[in-house]
Amino acid sequence: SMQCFPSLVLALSSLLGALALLQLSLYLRVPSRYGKHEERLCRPRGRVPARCAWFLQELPSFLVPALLLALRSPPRLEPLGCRLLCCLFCWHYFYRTFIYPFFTRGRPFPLQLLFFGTLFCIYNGFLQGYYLIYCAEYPNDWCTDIRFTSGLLLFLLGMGINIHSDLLLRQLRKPGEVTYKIPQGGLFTYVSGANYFGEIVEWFGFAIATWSLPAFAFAFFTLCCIGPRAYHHHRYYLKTFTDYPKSRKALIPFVF
Ligand code: NDX
Repeated sequence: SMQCFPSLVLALSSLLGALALLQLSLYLRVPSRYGKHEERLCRPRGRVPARCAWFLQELPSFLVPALLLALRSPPRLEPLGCRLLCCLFCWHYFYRTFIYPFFTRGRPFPLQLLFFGTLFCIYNGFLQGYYLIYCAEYPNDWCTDIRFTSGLLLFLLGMGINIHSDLLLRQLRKPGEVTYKIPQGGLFTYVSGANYFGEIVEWFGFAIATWSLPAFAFAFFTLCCIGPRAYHHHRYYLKTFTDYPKSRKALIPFVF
């Protein structure tokens, strides 16, 4: 049966960190090509409806840790912290897999990115789940530790911002519409990438709550993946809408 190999966790986390840096170097100059940054000439053949794409792509990040948690024998009952944290991760991806895709009004998603996105979600789902279920050790009172409580708070806050902001984006379109408008309300009052800001806060909260290398590597990856994207969204809006609110920042309210 499976057991914890600390060197495997170290290797997978380091590779995740390296992928993060690769993304940063790739996507600081040019955005990743989906959504509003997709090249117009792209053949429709290589695209998948947004609903299917997000469902398929994010599913492994829910399924892999959920299965690891359910199938571990003997079941891991102590400490509570591990299961709670694993459930938080699964909870986010339950939302992202089973709820988000069914409401999205996004444009069709490039097949190639769907492929890499799926690989990524398998990889990260395994790393986070495997670490929490086979490796992590917490004292029995971890649930009252300031790292756990403050991290959990940030996680919930970030998740709330992320879900609310994605809802505001969705309401900009009628079903079937694919045009872009100026997002209004919520944290969009302050930043162009309100949903990304929420997601980043969420995963840094998760990292603090788990206090683990894999989770910090994933938070860093998220920052490097959608941080630049927020910046490119911001530039897109400034270029497209002459009446775009001047005081709005790209990602971090009042700062950047
Ligand atoms: N999926 C994370 N890298 C990604 C898919 C792409 O969950 O090869 C990372 C995730 C993957 C990426 C994933 C990993 C890295 C990949 C990348 C592709 C290439 C890259 C694999 C897995 C890669 C290397 C080289 C390292 C291997 O038509 P539309 O779609 O634009 O419509 C949009 C709409 N909208 C508007 N509607 C009207 N008016 C406007 N002004 C609008 N602006 C937007 O709203 C969408 O329907 C919707 C949201 O759009 P947008 O662009 O704001 O968000 P989006 O990027 O689509 O993300 C959706 C949500 C969001 O909450 C975000 O926080 C979360 O997913 N997310 C996204 C990406 C990654 C991630 C979270 C994470 O890292 N945690």
